[in-house]
Amino acid sequence: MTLISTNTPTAELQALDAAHHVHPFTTGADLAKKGARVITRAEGSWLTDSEGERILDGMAGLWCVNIGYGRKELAAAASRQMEELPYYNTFFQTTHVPAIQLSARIAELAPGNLNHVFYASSGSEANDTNIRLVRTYWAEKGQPERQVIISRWNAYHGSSLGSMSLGGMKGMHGQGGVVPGVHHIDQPNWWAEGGDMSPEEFGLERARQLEAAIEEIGPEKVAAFIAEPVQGAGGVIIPPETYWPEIERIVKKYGILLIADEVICGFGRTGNWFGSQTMGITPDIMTIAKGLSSGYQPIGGSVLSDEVAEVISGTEFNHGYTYSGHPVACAVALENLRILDEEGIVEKVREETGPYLKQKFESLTEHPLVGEAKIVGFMGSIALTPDKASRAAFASEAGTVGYICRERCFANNLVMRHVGDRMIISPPLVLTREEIDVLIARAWKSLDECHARLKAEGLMVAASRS
Ligand code: PXG
Repeated sequence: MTLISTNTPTAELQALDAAHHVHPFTTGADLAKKGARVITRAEGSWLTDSEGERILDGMAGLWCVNIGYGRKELAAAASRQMEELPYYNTFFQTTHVPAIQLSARIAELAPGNLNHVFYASSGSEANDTNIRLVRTYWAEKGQPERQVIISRWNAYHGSSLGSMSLGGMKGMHGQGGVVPGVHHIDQPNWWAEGGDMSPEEFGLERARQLEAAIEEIGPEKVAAFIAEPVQGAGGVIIPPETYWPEIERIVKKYGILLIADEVICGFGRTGNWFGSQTMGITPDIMTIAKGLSSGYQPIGGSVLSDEVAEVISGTEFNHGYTYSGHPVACAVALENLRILDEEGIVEKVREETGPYLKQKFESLTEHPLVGEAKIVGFMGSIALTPDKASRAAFASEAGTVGYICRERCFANNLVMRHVGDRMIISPPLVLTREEIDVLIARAWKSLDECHARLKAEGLMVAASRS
């Protein structure tokens, strides 16, 4: 075996990586072309790579490092728990202190009557749980024909077969197929799909697709509607204000369960503990992961209302993962929640740094490439366009321009992702005002460089409107 360390030359690390490591969402051709960037350390909101470059992490890892990197308290919590009880399961009527304590704490933080947690190690697993859970719920209520879960195109709910089927990413559905019983309606993305409607009209139109779908499928067959309060991986799509109230009306009218996928929105991202609070909705189930432990340990779960938990407890739910409620992950999550709370990080996002970031981020619309800039709390996106007035897409294949922009960000030591031709940010919630200024300056510079390249290559061309 080749022994390596963070001091091994980058090219050697990259070659060994490309030889043996299969990466998610990465093509072999891209890896062969220039290798993967090797991240060696991180502190606060800053990453260091194997070349010694310092990179501002505008994505908090994958939307998850809410309290920032390098918090020794979490390492200490993990170490303490590993020494005391490194593992025990929560199956067959056993439990342990970290799982008890974390469940009670989540019940305190979660809105309304969401008081019960079923654990998983990721958002994907938690959403797989939700599929089985809502179907079991209806079977227990004597309505086993309620099987269909309605979701949205361009939603992201995970990568496992079940959660990916809930998601609405066509490129994922095409690889390996989907599970039956999921129906997709259109997303509330006004910029790209709103046509001549006002955002308010469009929000209603998209919400009412839920009612039409329920009627078409047959209300007696529909189990649940699942949605992210704000779509994340789909490009940070903040719905028009009319959308969520109308969805709630429809869900209540037909008595179907509402699952809010809070994997990204939860734990402060939108300026409240949960995105459901920001959007004013009352779900029956919330999916949680990511910010629950700030990514320091893999942990996720489904938070259930009193009513859902009571119905499920009427049977033995034959479901669970070896690591459901893993004691080390629970101990680390608890410490993370303590820091988020005691350091007032969620309030800061709502009242101080969030409004500051919003003001700076929205100023990006003054850039010639930027059509709209939308942000809630610490998750935001900008739409790149060759023509702001008509909200035109580029004539080039979707994502071409976004990719060029992302490459410029990368070169300027800013992690800012692209989704198609939208650029997105989701920085650590501890980002300071000074760091916000750096983020905006680097984004602006990258946009300038991208714009220059588009002009030079004749890519500032609008697609014809279909
Ligand atoms: N729900 C939502 C809303 C998510 O964003 C999941 C579920 C699945 O969680 P796990 O822990 O199984 O990954 C997610 C994950 C991206 C990106 O590039 C987004 C996610 C994961 C990886 C990449 O935007 N979201």
